[in-house]
Amino acid sequence: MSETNAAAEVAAPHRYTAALAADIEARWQDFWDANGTYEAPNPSGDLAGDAGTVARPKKFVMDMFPYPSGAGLHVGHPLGYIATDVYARYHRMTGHNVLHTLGFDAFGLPAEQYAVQTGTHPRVSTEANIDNMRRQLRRLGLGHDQRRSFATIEPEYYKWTQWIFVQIFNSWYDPEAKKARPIDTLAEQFASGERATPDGRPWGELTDVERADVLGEYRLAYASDAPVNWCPGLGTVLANEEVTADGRSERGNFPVFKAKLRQWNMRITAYADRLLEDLEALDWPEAIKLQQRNWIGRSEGARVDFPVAGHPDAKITVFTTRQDTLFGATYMVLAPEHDLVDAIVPAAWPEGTHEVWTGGHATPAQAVDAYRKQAAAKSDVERQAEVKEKTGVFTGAYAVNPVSGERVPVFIADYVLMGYGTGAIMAVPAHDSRDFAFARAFELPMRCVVQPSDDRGTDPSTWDDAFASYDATIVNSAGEGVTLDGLGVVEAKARITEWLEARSIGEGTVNYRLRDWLFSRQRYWGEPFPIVYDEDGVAHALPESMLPLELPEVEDYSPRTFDPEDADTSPETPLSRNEEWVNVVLDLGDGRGPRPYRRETNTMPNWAGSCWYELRYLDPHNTERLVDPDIERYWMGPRDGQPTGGVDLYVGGAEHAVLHLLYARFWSKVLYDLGHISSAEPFHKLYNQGMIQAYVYRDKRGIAVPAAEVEERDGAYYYQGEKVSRLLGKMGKSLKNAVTPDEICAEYGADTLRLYEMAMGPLDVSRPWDTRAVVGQYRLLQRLWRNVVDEGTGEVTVVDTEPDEATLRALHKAIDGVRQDMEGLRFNTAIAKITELNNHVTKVREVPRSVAEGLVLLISPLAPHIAEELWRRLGHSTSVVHEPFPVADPAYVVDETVTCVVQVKGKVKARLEVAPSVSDEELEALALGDPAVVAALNGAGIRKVIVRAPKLVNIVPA
Ligand code: ANZ
Repeated sequence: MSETNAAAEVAAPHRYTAALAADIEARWQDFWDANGTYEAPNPSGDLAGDAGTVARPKKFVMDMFPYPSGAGLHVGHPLGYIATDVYARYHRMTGHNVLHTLGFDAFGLPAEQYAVQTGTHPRVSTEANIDNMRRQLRRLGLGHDQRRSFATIEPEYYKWTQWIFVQIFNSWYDPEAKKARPIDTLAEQFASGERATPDGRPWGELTDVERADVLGEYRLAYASDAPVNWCPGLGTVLANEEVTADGRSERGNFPVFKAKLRQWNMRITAYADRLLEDLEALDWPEAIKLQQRNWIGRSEGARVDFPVAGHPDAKITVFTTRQDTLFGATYMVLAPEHDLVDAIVPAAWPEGTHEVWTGGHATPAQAVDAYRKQAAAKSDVERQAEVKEKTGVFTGAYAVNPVSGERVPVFIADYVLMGYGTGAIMAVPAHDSRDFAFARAFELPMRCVVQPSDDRGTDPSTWDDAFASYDATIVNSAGEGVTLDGLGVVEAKARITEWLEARSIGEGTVNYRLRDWLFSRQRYWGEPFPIVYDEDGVAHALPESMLPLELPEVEDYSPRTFDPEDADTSPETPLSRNEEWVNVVLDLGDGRGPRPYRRETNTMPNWAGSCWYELRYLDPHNTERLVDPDIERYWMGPRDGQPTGGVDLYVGGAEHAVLHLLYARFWSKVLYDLGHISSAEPFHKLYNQGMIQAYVYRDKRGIAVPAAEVEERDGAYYYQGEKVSRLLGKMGKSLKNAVTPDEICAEYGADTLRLYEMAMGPLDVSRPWDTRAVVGQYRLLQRLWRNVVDEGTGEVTVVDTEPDEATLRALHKAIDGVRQDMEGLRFNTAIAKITELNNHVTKVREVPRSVAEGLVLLISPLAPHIAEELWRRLGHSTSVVHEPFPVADPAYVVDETVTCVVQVKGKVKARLEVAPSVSDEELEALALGDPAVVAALNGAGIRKVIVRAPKLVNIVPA
C-alpha cells in the first residue's frame, strides 16, 4: 500500500476499497448460498416451491456451458455469463420466475490427451478443473441455481444421454407423418405387408439378421460402412463440421484422410426440411440462420439417367440443378470413387481417343488407378477449391445424352465429390465455370444453350468463362418430342422434368448438402454407446434398466500410436482393450434369455452431452425420466410469440453456428416427435456475444512475450529493453496475454469487473481488454458508496426529504432508459445512464432516501454485492435480489420543458412551458386555449396563426 493510500485510509476508514469490496462480496455470496436466493421453483417435483413465484411468467436464461479447461477462466470467458446474469437479475426484479444456472460440458479430448501424457485419469483432472472454475465463477457473484448445475460426465447425467441414443436408435423417420416414430411401427408395416420388403419376400420369411439389416436402413441412429474423415493424428474419425477448410482437424491441426470405416451415424438428413422451416420462427441472429441454411444447402433439381454406350444394364444417374441445360451436356464426370467406374472401363482406349484425355497412360484401367490414388490424398475442401487447373482422366467409356441422343465421353475428376448428389454430373461447360475450365483443359466441345445477356455471342469457344445465369432464355434446345427454346429457366426446368418423368429416365428431386452426422469416436473420454452386438453381429440397444452404462477403467487411454501422416493406419479404441468389459453375457429382457454379447467400443462425440442439457437443468435429479413433462412444459413449452417453445435467451459464441446448435435442434425434434418434450426447438432466442480481445506483443522472432511485462515509451513497446510489436488478437495462455478474473477481483472487486465488462461496448461487438481502464468503473462504485455512506464514520447519510424536481427528472429518466436497455441487452448504455444519475446525485448535498434507493435498485443487476450491502445499510432486512425494479413516473420522463412565447398582434400575451418535442398542432391548440390569449382576443376571429414549435406562436386576429 502506498503512503497516500494509507493516509487516505486513516482519514476515510469506510471508503469503498478493494478490501471492503472483498469483504462485502464474500459475505453476500455466503448469504446467497445459505438462503438459496437464486433457486427457481418448479411447478412440481423435488424442486417445487412457492406457488406465487411459480405463477409468475417464466424466464429461462442460459449460457453455452463451458468446457472445464485446465487453464481456468480468463476475463474473456465470463463476458456472456455476466450478461446473462444481469439479464436474469433484471427479470427476477420485474416479476418473473427466472431459471439461471450453469453446468459443465466435461467430456472431450483435452482431458484425455492430458491423461495420455501424465497417466492421470481424465475424471480426476476434469473434476479438479471443474472445482477451480466453480470457485472462479462464484467469485463473480453469478446468480446461479446451484441445485440445477451438473457436469455431463456424471453417470446420473449421461445415463440420459445414453437413453436418448436408445430412443433415436429405436425410431425411424416416417416421411408420410413427417416425423420420427418408434421402429416397431415400421416392423408392423413390413409384417402386415403394407410396406414391401426390399426383395419382396414376406417379412415372416426373413431371418433375424435380415430383418435387422432392413430396419437398420431406417433407424435414426445406424451403423454403416462409409467413407469418413479419419484423423490418424488424433486416432479418431471426425464429423465434417470438425474438419477445417484446409482438410485438417479443427483440434490439433492434423491431416484428415478419407477412409471406409464402420461407424455410427445419426440420420439428421431426415430432418433437413424441418430444420430449415423452423428457423423462421426463431429469434436468432440472421447471420447464424444463414449459416445453418447454407450448411443444410437445399437445392431443387433433378436426377437424370444417362445410358452407358455398350452396357445395356448400366446407367449413370446425375444430380443437376440445371436440367434446363440438358441439351448442353457434352461430357460427363464421375467422382473417382464412384462404384460404376470399374464396370464401364474398357480394356483399351477407344479408337481416336484424344491424347490429353489419357493422362499418358497405356490403358484406361491404369489411368483410372493412378488418378484415384492422386485424388485420395486430397480433402473434399481442397477438391472443391476454385483452382483453375482442373484435373481428371477419360474412363474410355461413352454415355448417351438422353435428350439429344449424342454420345458423350465419361471422365473421372476430383472436382466431383462422391458425397454430394449422386457423385456424378452431366457437364455443361458453356454454363458452369468448373465444367468450362475442365472442357478447356481437355479440349472438349461446348454448346451454348442459355442465351447470354451480354454481347459475347453464342460461340463458347470465344468466351473467357461460362455464362451462368438463372435469368435468361433457353436456346439450341430442340429435340425429339421436346423443345425448350424460348423458355425461361424456370419454365424450361419444369418442362424437361415432366418429359424425363414421363419416360421414367429422371425425376425432380431436392438435394441437400447436409450429411448424416458421424457419431462415433475412437476415444476413451466420452459416453459409452448403450449398444451390444450378438453373435450374428446384430446391434441391440441396452434396456433402460442397464443404464447408465458406466465408462470402464482401462490401462491405457491413448489411441494406438499411429503415424499421423499415414492414411493406411486404422483405429483401435481404448475401450476395446478391456476384454472383461467388452465380452458379456446379458439378458436384454427381449425374450431371448441370457446370451453372450460384445459391447460397442466407440464412444460418443463430445457434442452429445450438449445436445439436450437445457432439458436436464429443468429437472436435474429425476431418476425416473429425462424430464418430468409438466416441468418441461412449464419452462420450455410453446406460447404466444414462441410457437416452437424453447429457452428464452441463450447466449454464446457464433462459432457454434453449425455444430452444437444444429445437433441440439435435431435431438429436440426427435424427442418432440416421440412425445418426450413439448418444445420442437431448444433455443427460442439466441444472442452471440462479441469476444474480448487482447494485445499480443511479439519479439523480433515473432514469439509472444508476457504482455504484463511490456512497457510503453513514446508510443513504442519494450520487453526487457527490446522493442516488440503490438497487435490485437485473442486472449489466452499461449499468447501470454491472459488476464484472470481472480487478479481483477483482487485488485478492485467483482462488482467493478462486472461493470467494466458490461460497459466496454455493445455486447455483440468484440472489444479489446484494457486493464488500465477498469479503474473507471471502480470510481463509479466509490462515488455511489459515498452518496450513501459517510467514508469517515460509516454512517448512512441519506435524508428523509422529497427530492427536488431536477433530481426526480434525473431519476425517472434513468429508470426509464435503464429498463429499456436491460430488455434490449444494452448494458453499456444502461451503465452510462446510471453513471449520469450517480453524478447528478453526487452534486446534491443531502441525498434523499428515495433517490439513493432508486440508484441502488437500478445498479443491482450489474453490481449485486454493493447493492445488497447498501440496501441492507439503508435499513432493509430482505435481499435486493427480489425487490421490484423501479418503475418510471412518466410525468418526470418527458424532457425538461422549454418556454414558448405566445403573441397576439405582435405583443407577448402568454408564456407556456412545453416539451421540446411538442408538435405545431399541439402548440397551436395550447396557445389558443390559454386564458390570457382568450382574453386578449376578446371574441375576435382568427385570421392566421404562425407556429414555430417549440418556442413561438404568433396569432393574427381577423
Ligand atoms: C448441370 C449444370 C449446368 C450444373 C449448369 C450447374 C450449372 P448445388 O446448387 O450446390 O446443389 N454437382 C452435382 N453433384 C456434384 C458433385 N457430386 N460434385 C460436384 N458437383 C456436383 O449444385 C448442384 C450442381 O453442382 C449440379 O448442377 C451439378 O452441376 C453440380 F449450367 O448440373 B449442375
